[in-house]
Amino acid sequence: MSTLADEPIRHSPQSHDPALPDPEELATREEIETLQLTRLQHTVRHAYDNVPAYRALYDTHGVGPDDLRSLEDLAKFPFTDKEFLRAAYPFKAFAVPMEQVRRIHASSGTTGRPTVVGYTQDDIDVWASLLARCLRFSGVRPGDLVHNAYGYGLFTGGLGAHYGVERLGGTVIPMSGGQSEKQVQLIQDFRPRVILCTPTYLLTLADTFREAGIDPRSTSLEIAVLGAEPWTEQMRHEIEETFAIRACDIYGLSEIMGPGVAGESWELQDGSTIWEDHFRPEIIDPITEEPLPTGEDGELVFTTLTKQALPIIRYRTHDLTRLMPGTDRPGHRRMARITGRSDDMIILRGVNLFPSQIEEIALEIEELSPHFQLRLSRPGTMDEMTVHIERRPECDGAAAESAGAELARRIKVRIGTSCRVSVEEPGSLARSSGKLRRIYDERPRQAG
Ligand code: DLL
Repeated sequence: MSTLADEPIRHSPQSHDPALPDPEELATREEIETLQLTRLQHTVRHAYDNVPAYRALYDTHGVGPDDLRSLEDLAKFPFTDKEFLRAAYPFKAFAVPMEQVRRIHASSGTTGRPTVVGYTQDDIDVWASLLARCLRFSGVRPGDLVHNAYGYGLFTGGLGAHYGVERLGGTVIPMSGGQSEKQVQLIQDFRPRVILCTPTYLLTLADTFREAGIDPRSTSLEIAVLGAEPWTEQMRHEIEETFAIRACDIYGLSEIMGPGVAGESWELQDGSTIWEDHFRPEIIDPITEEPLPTGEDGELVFTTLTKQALPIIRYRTHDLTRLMPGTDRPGHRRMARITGRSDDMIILRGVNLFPSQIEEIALEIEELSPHFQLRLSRPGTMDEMTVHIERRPECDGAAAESAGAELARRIKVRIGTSCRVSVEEPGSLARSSGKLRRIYDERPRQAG
């Protein structure tokens, strides 16, 4: 079995000073595309030679590594998805012998088997250097104290971010998620400059600070690097105001690596830059599966360019967004905020909607808080949606009721569907300790 580890290219620039941008980060678009083609050819060959499932898939489609002569040729290759990885459970998608696999993570998968991902030492090094790149890009500096409240364990968030902080030369506090009172105490005592967690968990912490009689704006925190779930510009504003901090996005998914596939500039805050020296993104029409040009909305598809243990080719993420040209790092394109996942799309009496649209509208209304849930039911023959949303503590009963009516009105006008809005008491809805569940589908299952 040949492995990428035998190849002369080592992908992780370990000798590089992590406080400064590395040469690939600063590469031009042309240089990136040249690099992408070489790495892509290498990856497809590696997958074909070492993973029987890829070989079978490509043989069935009549394509092979020799068909990849330009980046456009990638479109000839079939997509992969979660099912492809599940069928390979647990380790059959690995392209290196088990002795070379240093670490395993797995997706939280709510149903069925988890999706298992593996890393060689080189994969872990690349991951750490990309995380360090993201953190630096988002304003974190060597020497910073970083409170890491992403979950540790099989989830990639905690350990992924942890190694990135260390690589950058920061000091990591490996707090993990949950135990909010303890988090608040440690933030007060250790005085970190940076916090890493999901956006909704940071809101949970804001409540815990207030319960402890501490103004969240008075903490030592200056920067939050937030991701692992969809969040809107309105939510960014809410978080920045609540804590008097700067909040940047970080994106990733376990199958492709974990956090750090894309990260956001602290100065520009203009969407996450995808690190295209390691990942080739595409946007496709989720129905026709045709690739769409940069700028059009569709489903994000990724191909890994340097992964050794688990090369992933044309993976359908189900994340809906669009690509935008690079700004601060012109060689690398950016992604717009994720509107949602196609599997989180609610179809309500023929209208498609995402929780992020409700978040955006709700946060425009002063009396309403960012704490909401969507409950779907079918009392008769028609589907109904109720938005349960907490009022702000400072807003009284009558004002809260009319704010609820205003939310229903704006949803009708902007999204085109009627729904009920139930304004709830502050603190009454479930809080996040990581990825927050927004949708509760209580409709009876269709027979057959
Ligand atoms: O959530 C990796 C991660 C950890 C990213 C920490 C950022 C920070 P998974 O559990 O495999 O991995 O979930 C991946 O989460 O396909 C998106 O739907 C969603 N997601 C991740 N980051 C963002 C983000 C991690 N910044 C899935 N914005 C992805 C919106 C995000 N959605």
